Amino acid sequence: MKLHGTDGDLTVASRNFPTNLGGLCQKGWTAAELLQSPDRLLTPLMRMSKEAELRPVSWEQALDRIAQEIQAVQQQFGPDAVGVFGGGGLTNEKAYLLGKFARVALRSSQIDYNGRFCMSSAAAASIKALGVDRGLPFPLTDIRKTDVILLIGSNAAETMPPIMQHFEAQAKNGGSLIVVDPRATKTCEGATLHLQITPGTDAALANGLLHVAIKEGYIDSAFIAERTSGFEKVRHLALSYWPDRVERITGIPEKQLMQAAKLLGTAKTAMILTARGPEQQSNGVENVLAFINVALALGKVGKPYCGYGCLTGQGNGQGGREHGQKADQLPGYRKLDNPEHRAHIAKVWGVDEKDLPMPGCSAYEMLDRLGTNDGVRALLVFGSNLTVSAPRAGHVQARLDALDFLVVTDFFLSETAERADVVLPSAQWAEEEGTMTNLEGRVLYRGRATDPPESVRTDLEIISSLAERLGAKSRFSCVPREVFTELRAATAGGVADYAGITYERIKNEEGVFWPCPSEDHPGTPRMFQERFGTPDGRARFHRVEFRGAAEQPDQEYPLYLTTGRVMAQYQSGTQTRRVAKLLEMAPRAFVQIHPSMARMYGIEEGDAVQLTTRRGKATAAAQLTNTIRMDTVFMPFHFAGQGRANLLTNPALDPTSKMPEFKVCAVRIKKGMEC
Ligand SMILES: Nc1nc2c(c(=O)[nH]1)N[C@H]1C(S)=C(S)[C@@H](COP(=O)(O)OP(=O)(O)OC[C@H]3O[C@@H](n4cnc5c(=O)[nH]c(N)nc54)[C@H](O)[C@@H]3O)O[C@H]1N2
Ligand SMILES: Nc1nc2c(c(=O)[nH]1)N[C@H]1C(S)=C(S)[C@@H](COP(=O)(O)OP(=O)(O)OC[C@H]3O[C@@H](n4cnc5c(=O)[nH]c(N)nc54)[C@H](O)[C@@H]3O)O[C@H]1N2
Ligand SMILES: [Mo]
Repeated sequence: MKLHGTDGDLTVASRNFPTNLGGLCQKGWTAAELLQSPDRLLTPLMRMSKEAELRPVSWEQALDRIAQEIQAVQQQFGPDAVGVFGGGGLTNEKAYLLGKFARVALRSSQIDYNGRFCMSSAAAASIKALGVDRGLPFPLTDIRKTDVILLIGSNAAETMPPIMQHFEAQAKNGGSLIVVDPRATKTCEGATLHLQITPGTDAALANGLLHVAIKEGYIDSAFIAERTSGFEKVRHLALSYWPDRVERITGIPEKQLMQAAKLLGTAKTAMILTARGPEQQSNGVENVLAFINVALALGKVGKPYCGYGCLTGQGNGQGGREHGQKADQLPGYRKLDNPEHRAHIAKVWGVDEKDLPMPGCSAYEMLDRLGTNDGVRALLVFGSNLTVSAPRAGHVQARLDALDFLVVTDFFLSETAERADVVLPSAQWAEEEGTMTNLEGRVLYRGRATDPPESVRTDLEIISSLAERLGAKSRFSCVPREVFTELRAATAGGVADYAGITYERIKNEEGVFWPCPSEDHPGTPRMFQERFGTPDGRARFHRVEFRGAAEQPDQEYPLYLTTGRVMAQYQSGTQTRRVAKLLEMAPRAFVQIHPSMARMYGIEEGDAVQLTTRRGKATAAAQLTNTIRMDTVFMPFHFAGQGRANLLTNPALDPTSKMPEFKVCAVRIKKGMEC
């Protein structure tokens, strides 16, 4: 593909790399178009008062105003009245510098990011059970060689198309694939077995699988004794999840449960993989823990071609959560409430440990209180379009509007940027170098292919000039390579140790897997082969009682609503709704309804359907399909306006990960007005 850069024409070509084997999805192939988009922000915008319009201003004016407003708000309300919201799309260098900016330049505890809405439940569960959170503790290519895969709540065929090559190779090698999803998605097409689960009942299914495994003698007692702790209490609990009880809860026929347990239980090697389906629930952490219990009991972890893994979200979903833009975290997966960790980072940053704030609150908790007396009153957003993607978006939008001051840094005037007091135009992926860490824990280098437009700056430049204006007592380089060198020192000795990783090594070695403590260390493609990351080296079972979603259908709201993605749109749609080819493939919001259910409501294909939940109303076009459960409707969340799915979603949070329940709430539908 040709791409016209300011440096002249460039060609985007595929490269044979083990992760994607040269494959890119449609969004990847068309991403270069956005570099030249007529909609692109090319100058800072600012409004002088809340009533005024956004108008072009110089960088000096914009940055001076931001620094002044931050200082004014902090003087009146204290350091925590200024907050930062980051994104898992940012490079490691940006995520690192943003975390440092919040703690050192703003001295605020209030920073979190959209990864909280993404993989936080799986991350928390992995740490609890295995001691480390790395999406996959093995290379993706291992998938090809495993006998059985249990894939829970992932529509990889649409959300990670390049990964399907590995699933297809696994099938060709005689392997089986079990997919757990309330919908018969494209991903189910090649599956051996599809378990069409009732939304929000994943923990009951996992406990049911464990029950059958125990009864049928599939469990690996030697592995349990040698490498795990806590099985007895879990065994006891699992015994009460009889298959007929599990069928009543999950809607999965007893026979299919037995079949799935047999496939897994008799396999030589197996993998259990989760994605947002079971994770984006108010019991997301427990759901994942319950599936990890199954993997441990079968002895299918910490051995070749076996393991539990979480399929990533955004481009830097993994690295984005390792370097300090999460409320409780410092670089290298260090913790803000650990005195030794604080001391290490304070030394790298050249500040006094006592000056580092303590952990702040999670994404939705921060958003929920914006503009209030004990909340954030000035917010800086880098890489998220919250008015479309946050749960209970009508409320979040009102909270954003209640802020004293909102700054958004983006390539386009997103629905969130539209509401900002200052909008800063930033450089896109091809215009700056940096590193990203993929779901395998493989640190990748992304080179700079062209210059950004003249009046556009990089996120690093923006953060660095703001830090300078705020008189920060540490260095804030805007050169990616320098930031990475500092990041290496900051992560040294941490769980996600990048100390031995250099740009040159990444380029020469097809990426480097962390932990990599020194330059002569080969990196760590496979984890947990000898011991787990817990203090005693043993993996931990967790007792998970099925509790169900926070909101259940009732007479008033009789159906389940679940939300997710389609192939041709990306996230809040800021980028993909601007690519003609993608918009043609997925032009508007829709709601999938089973034909029998649609008939009961007199709804036909393409009709406008009004959806109502306890949070709000939305309207979308009916898409009749018998691939969805009768009791469930599905809406993608990529669209703005009246088709905004998040006007409906429930912000019930998981108590540990603080993940909102995007995947389950109760809804009422009716045939609506035109949409
Ligand atoms: N095309 C495209 N690709 C993307 C993205 C995108 O926006 N568009 N976003 C990227 C990001 S950030 C992420 S996080 C990933 C997400 O990737 P996925 O997790 O694959 O995507 P989702 O569509 O959110 O959810 C997956 C499936 O969960 C199912 N599900 C719903 N409720 C439940 C439930 O209660 N239990 C179970 N077991 N399953 C349930 C849905 O029907 C859906 O098919 O995709 C990444 N890739
Ligand atoms: N109902 C429902 N809601 C969901 C989900 C769901 O499944 N259902 N999934 C959740 C998940 S998993 C996620 S990850 C979130 C994602 O939702 P968002 O956090 O809104 O993510 P994006 O749409 O990617 O928004 C990124 C914004 O930042 C800009 N941007 C991209 N890269 C950069 C960069 O490098 N620098 C700067 N300055 N800007 C950048 C883009 O143009 C875009 O406007 O949505 C969550 N919301
Ligand atoms: Mo995500």
